[in-house]
Amino acid sequence: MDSKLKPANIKGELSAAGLHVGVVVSQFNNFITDRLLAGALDAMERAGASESQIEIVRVPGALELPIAAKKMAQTGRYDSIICIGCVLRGETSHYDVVVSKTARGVQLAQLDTGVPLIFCVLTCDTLEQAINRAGLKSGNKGYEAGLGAIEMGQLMKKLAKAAAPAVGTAAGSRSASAGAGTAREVKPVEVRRGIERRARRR
Ligand code: INI
Repeated sequence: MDSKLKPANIKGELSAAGLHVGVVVSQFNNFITDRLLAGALDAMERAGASESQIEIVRVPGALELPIAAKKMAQTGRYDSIICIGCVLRGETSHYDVVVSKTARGVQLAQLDTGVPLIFCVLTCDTLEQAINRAGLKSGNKGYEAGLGAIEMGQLMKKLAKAAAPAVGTAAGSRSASAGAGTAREVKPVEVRRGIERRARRR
């Protein structure tokens, strides 16, 4: 049976309005990564972004994506960051190491900084597969990443607003009475002194 509940849905709009997006691009396999970048820029342009809202940083290879993305995220300048790379099994004896370190590094950086890092690293067996995913048969994964960056950037803004207590709510009035929007932290020693004062009054 279908539920009658209609809970609120929170989703980021596909509009670049008010967003600042970073893109970090690996130069290794740049024949592919340049196409992924073009796809990402196309998506953001269609979402209404202008050049001034986008910054591109280049790194040598996929393994350098996480540190550059983390450094960019820590500046606080970006609502989301796209990480673009391409690792080919045929060309790389240490393929699994490069792929797993890159994916893990990007994920850790995203969770450490709280800035959405869109993972746009192709991991393919052959160059042909990569070509297909960078603009031919299977579409362009960079385009998907561009849309992902816009949607996540807007979603983060909404969630940040949702987390701030609204005026008129119980949480809002509690924090308002505590001062500048955040509840004052009560230290254990203050609690103890309060108990002692009350005990003396009795
Ligand atoms: N970097 C890639 O982005 N893709 C690859 O396929 C690749 N291969 O084949 O090794 C690759 N290696 C370079 C690596 O990412 C670092 O840049 C390098 O090891 C220096 O730290």
